[in-house]
Amino acid sequence: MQRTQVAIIGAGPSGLLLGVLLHQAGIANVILEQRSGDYVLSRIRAGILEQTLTELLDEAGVGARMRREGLVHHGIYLSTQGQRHRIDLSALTGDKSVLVYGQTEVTRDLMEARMAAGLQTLYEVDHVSVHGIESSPSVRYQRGGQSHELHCDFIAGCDGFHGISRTSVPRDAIRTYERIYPFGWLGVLADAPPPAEELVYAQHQRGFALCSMRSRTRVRCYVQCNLSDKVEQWSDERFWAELRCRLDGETAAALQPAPALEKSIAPLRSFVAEPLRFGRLFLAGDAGHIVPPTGAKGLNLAASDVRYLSRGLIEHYRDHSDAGLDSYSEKALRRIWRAERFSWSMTKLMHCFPDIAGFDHKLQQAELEYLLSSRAAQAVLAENYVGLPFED
Ligand code: FAS
Ligand code: PHB
Repeated sequence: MQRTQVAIIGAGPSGLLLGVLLHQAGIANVILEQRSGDYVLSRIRAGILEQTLTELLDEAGVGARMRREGLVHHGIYLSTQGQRHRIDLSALTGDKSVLVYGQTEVTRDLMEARMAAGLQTLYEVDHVSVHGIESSPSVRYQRGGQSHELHCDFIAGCDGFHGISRTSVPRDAIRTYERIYPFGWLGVLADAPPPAEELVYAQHQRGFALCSMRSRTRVRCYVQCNLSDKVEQWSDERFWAELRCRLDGETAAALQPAPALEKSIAPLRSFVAEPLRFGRLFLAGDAGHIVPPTGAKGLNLAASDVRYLSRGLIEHYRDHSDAGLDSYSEKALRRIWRAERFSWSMTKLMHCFPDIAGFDHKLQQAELEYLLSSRAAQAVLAENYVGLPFED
């Protein structure tokens, strides 16, 4: 009979980080992933790591390359009405900063650490289902045409927004909260130098734009697009021309178009499931919540769930105490809702909403002008952007 202490569903950053932290504490775990490792690595997702996440990756023993290759950023730019304004994150937060290091690289570092430790990650599994979550949990799955059942003490649902964990719990046991935004983000990855040394978030009447990066020679840029848009409708030329339109003069002048290495459209939503614990099944990361990427919180929020959950599981096995597990959902949700608030406020501030006009449009302008004129308002943005402290 297949058995482990913690069965983890999903080999994205949540599942991989949890697996490494549990292994470090001597807790056996197996990860089941529906895709191949290469497919997981092919996804282009987040790019900004809070200090809370970089410290956790150091703790997990996977921070060396991140520290070598990551770019420390002490500020961001907000661009509007043809001008760009620097928000000095470090000056406003007692010297905190963020690190530019792609989620793909975080995932790669975690995968390599897991492999080096000889930990079991079952890729390309099918028909995953969870059972006995109240008392004697198990995960059933198919692999290579064979059916299997993995018995365990706990199940960590790290299988993202479209996974099976959240949808496996009885409907009357879970409550969801959702806001769908009436636009998407068209993202392009290209080998070109970034147009500014820090990220530029642009608010423009044609729509939001963002110039981010993965290194000093690789940009990751986005433009707000219609939900009905298809990637095929956006040639590289159209993308770069539209991006340039939405940027202030200084940033636009420094923009160097280059062939898209990756181009994709992501819908935007805010979503939270409550609670995050169902007996011996715990939800972590995108399985439990989604934020619009405007606040760069998605990956960082996944990591904070994993920090709380890993500590609760370690306390269970090491100290025979369930205090951490019993408080996991409530503690994680407090931090999740603060990130939801920040991500929603940044999205509301910086995007063109097709259905707002008149008073609401003037409010949005006044909000941005106030932010750019008030150190107090910038301090609120800065402390949320660099990451709020953990509650411990
Ligand atoms: P993930 O979705 O990354 O991983 C879940 C894993 O579970 C996947 O590998 C999936 O294949 C697997 N899985 C699903 N169902 C399964 C099943 N039934 N059985 C087994 N395995 C299963 N965040 C930011 O901070 N900044 C950004 O710019 C940003 N951009 C994003 C763009 C897109 C298109 C998306 C979708 C998300 C973006 N995010 C961004 C958020 C993203 O980074 C997530 O927060 C992060 O991937 C969360 O990691 P996980 O919780 O591990 O979920
Ligand atoms: C990215 O680099 O992909 C990125 C950075 C900041 C965001 C969103 C995405 O707010």
